[in-house]
Amino acid sequence: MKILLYNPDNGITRNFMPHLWMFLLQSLTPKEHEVILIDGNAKAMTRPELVKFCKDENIGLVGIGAMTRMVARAYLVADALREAGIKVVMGGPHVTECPDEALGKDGGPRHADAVALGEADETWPLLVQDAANGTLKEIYQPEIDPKGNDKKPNLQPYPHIPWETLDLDQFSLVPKFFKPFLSKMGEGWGSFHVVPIETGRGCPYGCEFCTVTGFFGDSIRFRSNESVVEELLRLKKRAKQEKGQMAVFFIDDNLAINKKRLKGLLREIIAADAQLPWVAQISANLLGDEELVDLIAEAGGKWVFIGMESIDPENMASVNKNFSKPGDYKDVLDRLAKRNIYAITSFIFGMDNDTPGAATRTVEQIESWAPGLPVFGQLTPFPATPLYTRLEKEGRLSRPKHWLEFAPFVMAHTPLKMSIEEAKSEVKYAWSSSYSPERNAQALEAIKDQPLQYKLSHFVSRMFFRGIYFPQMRRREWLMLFYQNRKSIFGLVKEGFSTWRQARRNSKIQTDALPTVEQA
Ligand code: B12
Ligand code: SF4
Repeated sequence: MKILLYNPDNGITRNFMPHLWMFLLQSLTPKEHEVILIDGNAKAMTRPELVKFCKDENIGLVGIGAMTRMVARAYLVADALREAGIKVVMGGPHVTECPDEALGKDGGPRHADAVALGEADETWPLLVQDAANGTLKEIYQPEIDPKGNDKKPNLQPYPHIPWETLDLDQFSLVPKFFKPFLSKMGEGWGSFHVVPIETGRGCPYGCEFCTVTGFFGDSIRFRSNESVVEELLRLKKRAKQEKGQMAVFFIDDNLAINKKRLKGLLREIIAADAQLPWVAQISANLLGDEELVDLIAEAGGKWVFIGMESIDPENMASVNKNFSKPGDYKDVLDRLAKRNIYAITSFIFGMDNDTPGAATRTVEQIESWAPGLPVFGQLTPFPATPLYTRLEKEGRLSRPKHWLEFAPFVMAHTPLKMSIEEAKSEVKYAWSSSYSPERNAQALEAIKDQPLQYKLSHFVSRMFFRGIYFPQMRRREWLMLFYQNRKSIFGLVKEGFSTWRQARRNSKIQTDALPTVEQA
């Protein structure tokens, strides 16, 4: 049987990274079946095109994964495929949290023939066999342990994802046109992939708005260090072979949740010379350890994503995230910046103690810290989270099924001390001021003594990150962006040119100084 695994586009950004679930399920598929992967963010297809593709390829089963945010789009795709007589199974966080919705058991239309609930590593092979035999069931669910919880895969051994041979073309961030030219630059920039790797699953913290503790559980399971290092080495080899660049996103929810384990892993990465540039999510409370931060830098860590949420401790307490202390944020960022590691800092507006002006106060604080990449959103009640349950009980959900009428950056409940409209304006203010051409220039100024490569990487990241909020999918939008930031771009180009000239001069002096054969 031919299987298509499909990820719907998010409608806003071109994904910078493929989704791990697709590669994982592909690796776990019994070998007699063929699996094709399409990510709608990387390879845009209309629904009729997708249906035609499935018909032409004789696809027997389509697996669709979706976060809550994309689920309405996922349902539309699923509906079109099912109308054409193609079997659809859905999985991932949203359908796990709302299985009745996908199966049409909540009074709404049915979108999927089957759903895979929770972690599907062990149920997927069974589901595929059933589909091939024409005996697909409605619900696939992990075995239940004596305490009534899902039995979780222990990640040892971990499936082999053959990164070295997979077709990653649709996920390269380098436009095809530039490939021949860029592959000759330095160590080669003919392709640039960001690859997701997990080293563990689970998070014990249970923040009120988060689905992770409910979905993956509060006990953490780790892969062996050996299997992570081996995967990194294969990726590194591939980058070298195709004269391209490979970066890694360690998608663990909190890479440092067990500091001793992480230090061990980082030491093994260093010892095996398996470093690739990487980004990971780590909470601020775990970044006070100088030895750990040294190891992160030495093992290739370049960016750390920190869920800072709010600069107001009362807000942190209201969402059960007291372990993260706003008073520590500055020191944490300085500690990272000292090693040329920069932070992607995430903030939420519309929390219960937020009043109008929260964004101004937050941005002022951020600007007093080492420059990073701040991202802003609004408090969102995802289904099956403690936050959703609390707001439902308090009668505060204004759009209880907000995912079916998705509206970017619009709250689905009424905050206590501001209106939904005000919260929307706060988010807009935070994005506009944090990514204005003036702010971009100030951020570069703050790291002016760092080597050019850091400034370039910071600036390019800024250009992309603003795309999370501001539409910039079209060429015109990019040209406008370049124009607005022309001073910073000109400064970087000028510095790049003089660095290059200086490097040439130095190498000429060295060559001239070498004794000729006759002199020798
Ligand atoms: C990496 C990541 C991202 C990446 C993007 C995804 C990518 N390219 O990988 C980035 C950083 C861009 C991102 C962004 C966002 N993310 Co995110 N992200 C994650 C993260 C940390 C890891 C995802 C992952 O790969 N997990 C590991 C794999 C193995 O798990 P999995 O995807 O769940 O897949 C397993 C099962 O679910 C199942 N499965 C999944 N799909 C399918 C499909 C089929 C057919 C089947 C059978 C099974 C199946 O099988 C897999 C193996 O067991 C998760 C948290 C987490 N730990 O999962 C949050 C998470 C998915 N993100 C979340 C959110 C909310 C967001 C944002 C909306 C945040 C924001 N406020 O902006 C944005 C929106 C993104 C967008 N615009 O597209 C939520 C989603 C909650 C929900 N109910 O939807 C999560 C769960 C985190 C949380 N705090 O609750 N994210
Ligand atoms: S927000 Fe982060 S720390 Fe909090 S429960 Fe979710 S994954 Fe864990």
